Amino acid sequence: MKNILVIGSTGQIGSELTLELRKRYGNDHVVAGYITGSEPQGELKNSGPSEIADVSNIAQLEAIVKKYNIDTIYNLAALLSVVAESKPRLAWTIGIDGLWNILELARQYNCAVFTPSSIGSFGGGTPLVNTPQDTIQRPRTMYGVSKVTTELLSDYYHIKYGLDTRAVRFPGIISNVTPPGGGTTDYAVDIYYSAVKGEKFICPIGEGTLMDMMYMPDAIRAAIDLMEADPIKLIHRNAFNVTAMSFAPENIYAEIKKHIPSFEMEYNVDSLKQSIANSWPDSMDDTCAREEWGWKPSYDLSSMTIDMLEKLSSRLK
Ligand code: AKB
Repeated sequence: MKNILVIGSTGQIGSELTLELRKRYGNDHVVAGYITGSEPQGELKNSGPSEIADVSNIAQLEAIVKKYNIDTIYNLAALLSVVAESKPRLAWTIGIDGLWNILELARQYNCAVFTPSSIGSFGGGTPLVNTPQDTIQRPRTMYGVSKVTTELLSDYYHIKYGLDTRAVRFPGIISNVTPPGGGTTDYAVDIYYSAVKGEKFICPIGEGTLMDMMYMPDAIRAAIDLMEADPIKLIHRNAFNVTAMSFAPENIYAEIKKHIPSFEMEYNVDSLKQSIANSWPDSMDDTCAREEWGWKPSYDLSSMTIDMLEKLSSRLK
């Protein structure tokens, strides 16, 4: 039986991933790690153990690993792309200094480690259409710089110390539960909230801007399936391209309008978000993930939209 620590369990991905891991491995086997000020609430709090797990405090992390006999760490501590641009030092401290602590601990206690990368690891010379698994990664944002470093550091610990490190490059993640905060792809979540509330959506990303996206249930499955994959079959490790759909604002708007014909959207482009989006892939090639560990998404834009609108409508109305 696995004993898992989720660091960043109250964030957008962590809150849903922790509950799914508890379903699969047992409530008592999955510790929800959080930082002061973002304590677990509701089901997350009541369904299993939780502990303060600050990535900058290696002694605190070590105490948790020992107390629960942890063998697997999902490390979701990170600032998203737009926030990272305004707090580059903090982005580095959490993303890289924090990762260093986790990898050192994992080496000592023989834990497997999942630390997601992102489409943000591309930019500056990357081919943006059908972006290959192995290609140029010279991003010019602090988010991107920290994500490429995450990939390299995780590979380094695997090659040098044999540590079981694995990762995916997540696209924009869309969820009807915990909202994201400070990302470039957040518009693709916010648009559903506006639609359900009957408000006009002001889109910060320009017409024609394609980006890869994924519905949360697929993102959770990608993380868990990769950590469950047979290591013999993994040629790559840090990190696999994974995608489920690629769309521009006008495509998601048109899809929502099929269900809510009165919905309106207008553009008011945010220059920082737009420049970040322009440097990211239009669409990624995720063949390696499909071949090496059987990645296959379940949701496309149409099925995701039906589910998002249903879930948000029943919650917000
Ligand atoms: C962001 O927009 O910063 C994230 C990402 C794609 O990594 N959602």
